[in-house]
Amino acid sequence: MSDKLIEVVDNAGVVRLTITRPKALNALNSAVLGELEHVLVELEGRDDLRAVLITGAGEKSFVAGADIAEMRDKTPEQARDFARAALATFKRLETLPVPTVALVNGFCLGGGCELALACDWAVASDNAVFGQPEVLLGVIPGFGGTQRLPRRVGPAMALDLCTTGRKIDAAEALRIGLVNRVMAQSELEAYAEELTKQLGGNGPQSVRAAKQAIHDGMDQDLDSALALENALFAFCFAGDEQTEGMSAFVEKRKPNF
Ligand code: CO8
Repeated sequence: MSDKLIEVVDNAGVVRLTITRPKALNALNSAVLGELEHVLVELEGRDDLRAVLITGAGEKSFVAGADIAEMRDKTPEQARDFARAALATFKRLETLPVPTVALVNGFCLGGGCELALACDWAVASDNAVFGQPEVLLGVIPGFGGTQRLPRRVGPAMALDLCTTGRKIDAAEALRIGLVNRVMAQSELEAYAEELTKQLGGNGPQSVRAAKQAIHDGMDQDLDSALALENALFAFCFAGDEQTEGMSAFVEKRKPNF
C-alpha cells in the first residue's frame, strides 16, 4: 500500500488528487500540505493538463480543517510561517491554468473549506457540512478564508460564518453560492466521470482562456477587464481550436479538439 498522503490519478490530463489521511478526517498537517505543494508544482508546468479534481479519502470527510493537534503549540511566528506556506500552496492551486473542482464528500471545515474556496468549483454530497469554526478554537481562518469566502458568498454571509463558527449543511451551502451543485454521495463518482469527459472534450486553449479572463478580470476595473477579454478572444482565433470548433458546427459534426 502506498504511504502517499496525496494520491494522484491521471486520466488523459484530467488529474484527480485524493487527500489520504482518513483517520484524521483528512486534516491538513504540514506533511499533507508539503505533498500538495509538490504535486501542484509538477502539474502547473504541464501543457497537457485539462482539469484538476480534488477530494478526500473515505466517505466521511473532504477535509476537516488544518491539523489542530499540530497547530496547538505553535508560537505566533511559527503559526505565521505555517499559514504563509499554505497560502502560497492554495494560491498555486487557484492559479492553475485549468478548471479545478473540489469534490466535497463530507466534512469541509476550516482549512478544508478554504481549500474548496481555492478551487473554481465545489460539488458536494448532500451529507456535506461546511463551516469556518476557527473562532471556536480561538483563531481565525488562516488559509485565505477571510478573503475568498466574502468574494464567493458576499461579506454578510462570510461575517456570519467566520464570527459564529456555525456549521451549515449542503443545501445552505448551495443556496449561498458556496458550492455549485449538491448530489447524493453515491452520485459523486458518476458526476466526476461525466465532468472529466466534458472538460476533456472541450478545446483546452479556450477553456484556459475562459478561466484566465474570469480570474484575472475579477481583480481589475471593468474597462481593463473587458480589454483583457478582448485580447483573449482574439488570441483564440490564433490557434487551430477555433477553426476546428466552427468548422465542426458548419459541417454538422462533433469537434475534435
Ligand atoms: N485536526 C486534527 N485532527 C482532527 C481534525 C483536525 N482538524 N478533525 C478531526 N480530527 C481527528 C480527531 O481528533 C479524531 O482523531 P482520533 O480518532 O485519533 O481521536 C478523528 O479525526 C475523528 O474525528 P472525531 O472523532 O472528532 O469525529 P466526529 O465524527 O465525532 O466529529 C468533526 C467530526 C465534527 C469534523 C470533528 O472531528 C471536528 O470538529 N473536527 C475539527 C473541525 C475544525 O475545527 N476544523 C478547523 C480547524 S482550524 C483550521 O482549519 C484553521 C486553518 C488556518 C490555520 C492557520 C495555521 C497557523
